[in-house]
Amino acid sequence: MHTKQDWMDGVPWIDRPDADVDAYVAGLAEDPGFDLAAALHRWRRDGFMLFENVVDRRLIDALENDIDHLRRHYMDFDLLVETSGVQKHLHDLTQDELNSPGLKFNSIHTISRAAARLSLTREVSVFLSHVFRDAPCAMQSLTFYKGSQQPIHIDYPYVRCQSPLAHIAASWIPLEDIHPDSGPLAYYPSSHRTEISGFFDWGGGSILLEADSQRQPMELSDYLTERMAQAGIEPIVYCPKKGDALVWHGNLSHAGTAIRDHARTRKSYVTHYSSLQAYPKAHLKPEAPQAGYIHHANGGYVFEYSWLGQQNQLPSVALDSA
Ligand SMILES: O=C(O)CCC(=O)C(=O)O
Repeated sequence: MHTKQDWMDGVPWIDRPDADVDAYVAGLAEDPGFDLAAALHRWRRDGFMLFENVVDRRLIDALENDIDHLRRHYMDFDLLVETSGVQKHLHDLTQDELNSPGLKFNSIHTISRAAARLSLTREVSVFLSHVFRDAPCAMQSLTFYKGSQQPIHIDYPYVRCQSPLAHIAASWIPLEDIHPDSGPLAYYPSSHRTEISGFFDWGGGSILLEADSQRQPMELSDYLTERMAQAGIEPIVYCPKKGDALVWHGNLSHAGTAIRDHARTRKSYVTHYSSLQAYPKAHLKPEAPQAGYIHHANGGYVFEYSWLGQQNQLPSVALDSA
């Protein structure tokens, strides 16, 4: 069982009360190419960081092309997808399910080089390497076609294979300009601070959703809604342009807002990261990290999952030989 003490004992340096950001940045040999001190101060205060115009649009287009290919040749690929909250294998979907707006691809980076590269977008990966003082590693990814309309939540009760548990963060990369009526993401600034969030008890002091938890995800949402109201925190609705990226802390409250125009898409790509130290050992191939990775760039890794053999790859695999 994981308790709030486990979370507190394992927080990265940046979340510790005595973190000296300025001394840390002054001691760095390499210039990260952006104002790292300001970014780390902001992270401590607000629990998120926005980067504008940093994502390689060619990679976004390549991922779009991969997704299009995947939809047309879905029988040729093995990928987990989520439809109406249920996980399935892509090749088991009916045509209706394949076309359903709520369809979410899980960890497309295992078959899309474009996705793997997007997960390690320079600013995102470099920034997280300083947040963790360790290599950020993509643990899993989610690809959305429409707004999720997911109620307010935090990630770690659900994304929780890493150890220490608190070594978790996420990035959100729009695959198109996001329209306010498409059900954008919303996030709650500074809600990552444990004095604001507290710890939701799933039963018996556990801070994670387990198979035998006595509480439901909707109860976590109600709890967080109340905490936000108590702290007077209003959500920020995120309507980025293609090329932008948002990075958020694993304890930052966020939600998918209501879709006002159901004709609109809200194409987006989310990666959840741990530090290398915290990356689940059981997910690594024996030869990793020296080998056994799909992509290694900007101080970060996207590993092959230990349980997957050779996977049929989407067209952006050609990037490897470009
Ligand atoms: O993009 C969204 O609407 C929700 C994404 C999200 O909550 C997550 O990936 O943790």
